[in-house]
Amino acid sequence: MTRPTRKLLETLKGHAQPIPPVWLMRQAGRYLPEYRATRTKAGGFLDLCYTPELAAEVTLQPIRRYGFDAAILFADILLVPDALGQPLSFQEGEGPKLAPIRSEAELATLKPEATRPKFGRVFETVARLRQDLPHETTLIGFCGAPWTVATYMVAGGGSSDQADARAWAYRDPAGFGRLIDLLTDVSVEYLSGQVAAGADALQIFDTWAGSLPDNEFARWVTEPTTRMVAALKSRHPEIPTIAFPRGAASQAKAFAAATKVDGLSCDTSMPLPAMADLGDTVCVQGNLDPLLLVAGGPALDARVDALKAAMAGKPYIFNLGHGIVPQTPPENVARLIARLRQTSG
Ligand code: 1CP
Repeated sequence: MTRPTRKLLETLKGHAQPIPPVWLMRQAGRYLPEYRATRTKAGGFLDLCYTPELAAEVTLQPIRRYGFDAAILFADILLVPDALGQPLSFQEGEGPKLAPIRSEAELATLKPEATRPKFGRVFETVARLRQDLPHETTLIGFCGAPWTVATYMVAGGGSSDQADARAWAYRDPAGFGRLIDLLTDVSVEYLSGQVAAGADALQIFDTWAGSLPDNEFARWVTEPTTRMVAALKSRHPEIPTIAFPRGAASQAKAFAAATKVDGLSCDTSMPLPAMADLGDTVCVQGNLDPLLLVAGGPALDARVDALKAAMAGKPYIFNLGHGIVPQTPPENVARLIARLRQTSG
């Protein structure tokens, strides 16, 4: 008996689909009442990430509701510094907090050999998910790109301009480079472990790629991602990788060619003709404005139609240009899916 094809994986191999496969960044999260209930049950956000039964449950919630073509592992990019021994906390309404790392001495406190217990819990979530998900639903594993994770590690949390990491990179490129190299190696192990546990595809989130000028972008974004993709391809030739270099629309084509990623996730600023052009060389994902999903109505329908038309005949995965925001009405997500999957009009 032949099993149904996994539409999203076919698309990542370069095969265009009449109706594009769809998933949404942050598809599990606070806009869903069932997520809020599970999160309350877990206690803290990190408890939710590190409890396989609950992390798997919140990953499955949007699949049950909407039948997305992919599920994304529920975790966070900051679990990597946490597992390395840079303690992480999430204060309600305040975002992440970490003890900043800004020197070689602080860098030496990170322990790549000590990540296994925490990563192991994430791998257990992946294994559960691959068992529980329908065969045709692709399971996406992920991590943050070294540059973006470093911006949080150096600032000690979120920052609007990533100034601390940018300043360290200018002042002491060799020292900062050691942090990037460490993150590159650990991230490859982490993603490789997710594949061994059952992930079908991988996404590398580089949320702050756009804060660097072109020469620094080449060094801290393109180069480490290229190394990661090459290492992952040599270990797992069948597993496709998607990169999300947010804020770097003008460099997207060169980045995709250099890194050899299978998919490029575009942020909201990427013009549709540029996305269509990119679709001639790589599978493209994106880039609906998450605020349109808050607004809903005919404006949402019109943009869904425009994206579908612009990307017709190209390998294309429908997604947002950034994550779902908490004030999104769940019924607007249902509207989007229905609109995208209708066969005429
Ligand atoms: O429940 C809550 O209150 C916590 C909110 C939340 C959620 C739902 C955080 C804290 N992380 C997550 C899950 C998460 N994070 C996923 C799960 C899978 C899914 O998409 O459904 C993923 C892929 C991430 C990735 C992530 N975390 C990124 C990259 C993507 C992006 O959104 O740009 C980043 C930058 C983070 C850091 C982070 N984690 C959480 C917050 C609030 C932040 C941003 C902090 C900041 O910059 O100020």
